[in-house]
Amino acid sequence: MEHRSWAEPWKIKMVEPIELRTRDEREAAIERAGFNTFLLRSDEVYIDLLTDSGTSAMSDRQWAGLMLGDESYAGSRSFYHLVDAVRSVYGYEELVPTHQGRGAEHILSQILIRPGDVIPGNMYFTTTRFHQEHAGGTFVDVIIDEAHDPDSTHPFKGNIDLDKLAAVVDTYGAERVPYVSFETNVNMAGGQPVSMRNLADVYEFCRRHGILVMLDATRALENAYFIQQREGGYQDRSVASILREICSYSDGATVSSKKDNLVNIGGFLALRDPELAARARSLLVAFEGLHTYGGMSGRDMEALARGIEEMVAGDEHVRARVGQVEYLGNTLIKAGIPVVRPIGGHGVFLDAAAILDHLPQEHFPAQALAAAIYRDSGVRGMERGIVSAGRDPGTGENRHPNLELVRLTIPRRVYTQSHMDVVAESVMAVYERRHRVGGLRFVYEPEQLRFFQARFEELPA
Ligand code: PM9
Repeated sequence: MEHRSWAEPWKIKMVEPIELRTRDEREAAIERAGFNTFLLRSDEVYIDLLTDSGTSAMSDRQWAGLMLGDESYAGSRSFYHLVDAVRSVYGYEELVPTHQGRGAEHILSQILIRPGDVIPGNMYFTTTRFHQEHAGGTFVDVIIDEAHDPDSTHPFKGNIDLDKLAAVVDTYGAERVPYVSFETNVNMAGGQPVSMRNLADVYEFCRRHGILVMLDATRALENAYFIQQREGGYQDRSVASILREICSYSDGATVSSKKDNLVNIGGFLALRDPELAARARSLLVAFEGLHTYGGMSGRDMEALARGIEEMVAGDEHVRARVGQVEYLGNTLIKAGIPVVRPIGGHGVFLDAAAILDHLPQEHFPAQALAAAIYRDSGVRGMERGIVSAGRDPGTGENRHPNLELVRLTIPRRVYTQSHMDVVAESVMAVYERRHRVGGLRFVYEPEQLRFFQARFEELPA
């Protein structure tokens, strides 16, 4: 068939007004927020690209599901609908529902990690690593080198380097490695996928060594789409069947349902082993809620079950979702703005180190760039660099990630192509006068996950 553009497989039924504040109001807001976009009030934001987490627009079918949610404390009908959806779409038998992704990470880390253990993974994620360290483990990054290079166009920058993984197992012994933490469509690398070949190879390696493979399948749908587009032999397969195959190379998964699954709250831990699931459930009742709701209301679970079914109902949903992200990314690339390539699945990642090359990493270029874009246009992005990386718990020193990025994250089914044009114009305007953007320093640095609540002030010029 001749080439046709993607278009969203839906039309808009309800709208929520947004408003652009004046420049003076934006200046006051970002100062009040301590130059941290997390501390802005949403009313102060025009186009909100802070995160794709919990910001999706639900469908009419999901909203209808809210009315049908079964709020029984135990054995809710909506829970069993969710179990069926996870079994048929992801292929895991055992479902442990949680209030969101980090709830699942907490339970998984507590049941599998003993103090002194080592957890290899393909680049850290903030909350995932926090829970691994909180359980007494140490995370070791075994992602391929290309992932740390914003300019590498490797099609699967999320892949695990098997030599690095083997070296970890050699050094510490398989008995100290409870599982490999394998993220699909790696967030901190720029939304970069893992290939099916790599998933299969890692699983086979781990089986030989008696090590479990636990996916972070939060954005596995987007990963499945990239496999369909980029990996030989998958062009004619549905995204749904590719997603099932991805999960087949694992023993379980944690999922933040606030992303791919098209709901505003929710998550789960899914497992194959009933004995492991029983251990998870016994902790669940202490930390999250009963094993048939785990922190979600009946209506949340009903909307989630429907969101899971909907995301794979056809390939057009994910094609349009990633298509919109690529539209923004390609517009910026054409304008010569340094961004992480290839364009990722859930957002466009600006290379703040290259854009603000007059600032050392200690002056927080990505934090400063996110604040400058907000000032320019009311567009809210997020720092993903040295502030997010935090301090090494052993030495107390700042970690220095190679990637110093601002993430412009696209919520699902929320904004139009015109919004993307406005965002691109703002990034270009800030880029034009980039040398006028100064650095920042901490005035308040929280001990854990500091990027959420830290406050900064501008360094004197
Ligand atoms: N991700 C994001 O904006 C929300 C909070 S952190 C800024 O990208 C992965 C790959 C995630 C993720 C959250 C979680 C935690 C786990 N894995 O936020 O607890 O991207 O539902 O999930 C965010 P919850």
